[in-house]
Order: sequence, then structure tokens, then C-alpha cells
Amino acid sequence: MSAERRLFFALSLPAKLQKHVIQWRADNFPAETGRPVAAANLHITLAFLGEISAIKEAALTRVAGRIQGQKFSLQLDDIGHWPGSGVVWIGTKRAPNALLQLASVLRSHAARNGCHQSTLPFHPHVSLYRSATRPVAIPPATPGWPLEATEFSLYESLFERGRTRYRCLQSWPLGE
Ligand code: 2AM
Repeated sequence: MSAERRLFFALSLPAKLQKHVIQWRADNFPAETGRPVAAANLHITLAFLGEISAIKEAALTRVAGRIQGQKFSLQLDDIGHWPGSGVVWIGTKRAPNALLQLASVLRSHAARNGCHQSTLPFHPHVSLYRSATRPVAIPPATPGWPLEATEFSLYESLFERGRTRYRCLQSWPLGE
């Protein structure tokens, strides 16, 4: 019997953008804001799958390979704090249709394969801090970094030596 893995579909951030975001975060938030997300872990979740079996993983990997998603670009120009989940995030004020469609198709396939999906509307974001449950002074704006999405990926979430690490299992290109 094979073990279940904790998986999710996401968009990654290029290494250069990760560095900019981390520097900006350090310059704009006090250290006690929350638990900072490591640079390599910055991403936009498209669909969270939870702990799933190898059979479900294979089914969803097949589905992902058949998706004919389109490339898109967005601006990381929004910022907020969700005290309930303790997340400080950056996001976009204008989510492109291609992003919304990609997330929607992945989330509906996930649901059809028995992966519980949140009933909250999809709100694309990059989590910057977790466990941020106390009030946070939110900077008025982000630098508005552009993000070009040319592929999406399946990640495994691992907890090793007290740290969360995301391992990219497979990526699929987005077309013109
Ligand atoms: P996030 O997108 O707000 O950062 C891997 O755990 C990723 O899936 C995280 O980025 C996490 O939150 C997202 N995610 C979405 N729903 C989740 C859930 N129910 N449990 C854990 N992570 C979830």
C-alpha cells in the first residue's frame, strides 16, 4: 500500500521575484508579524488537494496534462491580512480570466476526485506570513511586481526537521 501525499497545484514565483518580495517584506513588516514563509516556498495556490492516494494523484496528474490553459501576466499590486487564518498576503487587484479559469478547472477536477474544496471564492494570493493572528499594520501598497505565468505545477508539501518544504513533482506549460 502506498502512502498518501499532501499535494497542491500552484504557480511558482521566479527566484528573482522571490528575492524582491523577501527584501520588501523585511523592509515593511516588523519581525513579530508572524511566521515568515521561506523565499523558495512563495507561490500562488491554484487548488489544494490535501493528503491523497497515489491513485487520485495519478488521476489528477492525467487531468492536468489535458488542460489547455493560456499564458497570462498579472501585477502583484494588492496586499492584505486575514486574521482568521493568520495569513498576510500579496495578490492582484485584477485577476486575469486565464488565471481564474485555470484555478476553476483544477478545483472542479479536484472536487470530482473527492478532494474537499473550500466554499470561499478563489482569491489568488502569495502568503507572506502565517500565524499572523494579531493586528498587522499593512503597508499602503506593494511595488506592483509583474508576474508572467507560463506554466503551472503540482507540488508536494513536506514537513522535515521542523520546516515546511514544497517539492515540485511536475509542471505543465500554458499556451499562447
Ligand atoms: P495558502 O495558499 O493560503 O498559502 C500548501 O499547503 C498550500 O495550499 C498553502 O499555500 C496553503 O495556503 C494552501 N491551502 C489551501 N487550502 C488549504 C488547506 N485546507 N490546508 C492547508 N493548506 C491549504
